[in-house]
Amino acid sequence: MSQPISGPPPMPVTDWLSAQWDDACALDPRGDARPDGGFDDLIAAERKIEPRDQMPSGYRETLIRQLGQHAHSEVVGMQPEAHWIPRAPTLHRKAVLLAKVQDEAGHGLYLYAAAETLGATREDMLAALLAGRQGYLSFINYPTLTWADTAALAWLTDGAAIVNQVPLCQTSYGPYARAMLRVCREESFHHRQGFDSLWVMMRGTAAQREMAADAVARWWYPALAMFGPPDARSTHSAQSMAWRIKRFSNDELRQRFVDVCVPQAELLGVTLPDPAMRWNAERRHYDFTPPDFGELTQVIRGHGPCNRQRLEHRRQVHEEGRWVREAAAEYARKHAMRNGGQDGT
Ligand code: BYC
Repeated sequence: MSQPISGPPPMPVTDWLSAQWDDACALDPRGDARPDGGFDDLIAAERKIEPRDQMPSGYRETLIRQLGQHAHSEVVGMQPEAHWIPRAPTLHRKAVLLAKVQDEAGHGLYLYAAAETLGATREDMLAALLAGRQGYLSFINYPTLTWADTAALAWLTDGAAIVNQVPLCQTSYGPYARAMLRVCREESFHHRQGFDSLWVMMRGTAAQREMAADAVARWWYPALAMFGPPDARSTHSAQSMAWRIKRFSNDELRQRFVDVCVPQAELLGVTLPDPAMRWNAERRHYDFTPPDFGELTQVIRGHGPCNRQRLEHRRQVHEEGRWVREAAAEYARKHAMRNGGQDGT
């Protein structure tokens, strides 16, 4: 007789996040007809801007900047967890972590491809990353010290990514919004496996509980900082919101993330490292201590604990992969010549 499947109970999510997701997945209720006007009319009518539409150069540049940073975050973001793949405690955990890290490579690919529809080239974006002209999210510059870090990182930073990215499924640029739908489905598996791994550790030995609690305490503030500087100091938010690239401000999303996390932490039995955190009945949100934005600025400027190591590793693997890129380009060239000969083109 089959055994009942046991495991952690479902994670509480807020109605807000579910509503955002339902809206993003809903078929376009306005049908196929698009307004006749130009860019501003499409934005006002909540229609997607597509690659062949006219768009202000600032809109294009903002998207290339954000898509580049987003894609690099996925690709460089493979490093903190990849370290633990050969060190996973069981075959099951190893397979799950391997799948998650491979998904991140795929997310990078969708996002580079979305940026390419705006005229950017992958070569230029990667060159900008390696030269330090384009960045990636700050949390990736923190170390994963123990196995529990893979769980805390997934629960917290993938959780933060979901809160940020579900609204991005409704961003105004069509290829970005469509890429995000798929990314979010996969992120929810990443988040869930982190929760599951923490759940098991929190119900294990005292040493496992201590390791899990320590990892959660170290990842809490890097996760909160993922949402960027406070609204008053965010350089791009106002324009990005007017163009409906961003749908919510940095502080709004940070607050939503805290509201999503607290009931999940209670279920797990972990303590979030913020003594000031409490429910505010008037605001109907949790009060919390914001991250240290001075530290965020330092990490963005390249002075985080692992910035140098992450970029150095990226440069090394980029160099090691050179022969693959050259072989693929040569194959494509020969293939095009052969086809060109056959078609007479
Ligand atoms: N870290 O005006 P602001 C993942 C920069 S990967 C570093 O508010 P904006 C995962 C910002 O770029 C998913 N830099 O900017 C992977 C800007 O600099 P520049 C990653 C930051 O663009 C593996 C400046 O500060 N998700 O989840 O309106 C394992 C001023 O900021 C950060 C995304 O990338 C930061 N935390 O808003 C596990 C989401 N914050 O360009 C998990 C897509 C700000 O002027 N990106 N900066 O030099 C976004 O949603 C937005 O770009 C941000 C910033 C909310 C991050």
